[in-house]
Amino acid sequence: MKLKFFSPATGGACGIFEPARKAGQKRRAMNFTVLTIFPEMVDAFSQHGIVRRAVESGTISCRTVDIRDYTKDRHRTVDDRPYGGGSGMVMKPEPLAAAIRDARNAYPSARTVLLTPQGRGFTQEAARHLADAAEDLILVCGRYEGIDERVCQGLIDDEISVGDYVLSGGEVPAMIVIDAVTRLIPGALGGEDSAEKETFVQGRIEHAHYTRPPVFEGEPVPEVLVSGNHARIEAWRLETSLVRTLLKRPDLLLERALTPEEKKALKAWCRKVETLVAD
Ligand code: 4HQ
Repeated sequence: MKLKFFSPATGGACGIFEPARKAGQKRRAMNFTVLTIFPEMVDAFSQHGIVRRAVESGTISCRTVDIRDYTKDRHRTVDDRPYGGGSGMVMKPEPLAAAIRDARNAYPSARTVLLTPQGRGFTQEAARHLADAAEDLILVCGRYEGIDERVCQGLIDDEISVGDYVLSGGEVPAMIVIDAVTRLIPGALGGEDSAEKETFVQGRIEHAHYTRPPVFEGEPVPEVLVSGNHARIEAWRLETSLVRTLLKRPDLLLERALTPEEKKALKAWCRKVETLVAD
């Protein structure tokens, strides 16, 4: 196993040969550049919520580049008919290649990623790798039937798919990647433990959440949550999280070993079921 040292200054692991960041010394921003014919979509996204706050705190930057600005004809054409015939259009190579080259000059160490159903599946683990690597990302959003293969061959480092369904453009996938990665960069979320408590980190779905009022449309909040007994609350949360996972997402439990605490919690639940079905 690779050794990792915890650095209190950075709030995260750092390499053996990397000097620990001094207190207050800021980690450099992770720069996202999104190449698209619909920059307004992505700009609106980056102006809200956690991503907006991460931009404001200098944790990330999120720039959009309008591929149309790299066209040279009067009509600012970004698509053309496919060689070999058939329906649909293909993104022209020249403007796209020029836009990618410009973005690469601006961020020479960036990884250039194409959003496509042919890519590797994007998971929480993939998001964690990207956040840990902290490399700048140039996200290329195709439209129409996709981009000219010669641009893929020459200028794309990586291909990512957000799932096995067909979308009309790479913009929503690019926003998914930026959102999931940004939340994992130290400092992007207020309470630093919130990212750790979330679903895929623990390999199970979360316990149920309740807030006021105590009774909503006749449904009360589970009594344990208002008991003030924190040990009981934690035990309840662990048990319900496991049972919900077993019922809704059994795949998450079947792909890993249970911890001793989880086994104990599930056994306690099994005993309750046994009592229920006993003659
Ligand atoms: N696309 N995950 C862009 C997708 C997709 C996906 C279809 C990407 C159309 C032009 N991208 N092309 N799923 O469905 O990333």
